[in-house]
Amino acid sequence: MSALRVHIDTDPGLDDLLALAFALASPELSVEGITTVAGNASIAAVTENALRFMTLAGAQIPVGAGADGPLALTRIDAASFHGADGRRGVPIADPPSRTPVESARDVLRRSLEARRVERVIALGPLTNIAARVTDEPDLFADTQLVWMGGTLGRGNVTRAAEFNAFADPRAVRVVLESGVRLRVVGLDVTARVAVRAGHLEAAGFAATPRARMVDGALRALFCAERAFSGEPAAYLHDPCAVAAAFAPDLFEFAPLRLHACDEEGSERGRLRVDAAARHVASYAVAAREAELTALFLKRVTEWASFVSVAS
Ligand SMILES: [Ca+2]
Repeated sequence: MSALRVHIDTDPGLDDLLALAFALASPELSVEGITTVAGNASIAAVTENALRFMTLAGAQIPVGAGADGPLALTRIDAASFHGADGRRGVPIADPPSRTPVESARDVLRRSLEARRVERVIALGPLTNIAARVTDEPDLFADTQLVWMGGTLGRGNVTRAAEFNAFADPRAVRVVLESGVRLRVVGLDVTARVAVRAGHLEAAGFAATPRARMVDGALRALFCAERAFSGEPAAYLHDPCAVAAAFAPDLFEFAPLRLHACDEEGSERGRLRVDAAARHVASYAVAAREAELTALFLKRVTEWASFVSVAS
């Protein structure tokens, strides 16, 4: 079985870092390119985190820096949750030396055109993707977009909106209206897939730089979530989208026509089912939660046990 070629667009972000580790740890995937987008933190912070991660992973994957804010509406970030540095000080690796990086536009285009990726996994606001879809829609003809974002239930920024959808709802609307093949893994399922303290004790991470990052990110998420909702748990929002790319059987999807509210106000970023929408998205409505957590932990534990070159 040949590995599925994927591109990852991301705003690391603690759960993004865990999703990157999960992707690189999964032999079913071949990560051909990575692009960053402002979301959890500034574009400078999330790009540095992506580069630090690549150093830690010892991976030679092109990284492109993307949008520093949404296509429309006011800018937000998640510094109160992920920290201004996007990782609550979790040690990853020495500051990257390979700056300046390429543009997200070039790296994403190369992934789609020359590397012919079969999935684009989007883990943040859809700003970079929407820009490419608008300028070069044919680029996406042979790929499926798998996006962690949105909710049809309760939001985590407002009552109605999930963070990635709220951060750039215009981009969500552009993507929904573009006809790109789309799989959405939203809060409806990701808010039920978590690592808890008991898992962490059982995992028994080795004393390696990679393990320090994985363990540190999980514990930082415990702290952030405890302050946010009172519950010490690390929700695997972004890792779920990675799993949905290569193990869709762990989810149940429904074909839905969706609309995103792209105006300021209480409805900003809200997804709703809209029979008038032109295109159908594949929307995750259920997941095998315990199996997802177990798969994630198994993979990242193995990945973390390697003593990498960088520290
Ligand atoms: Ca993210």
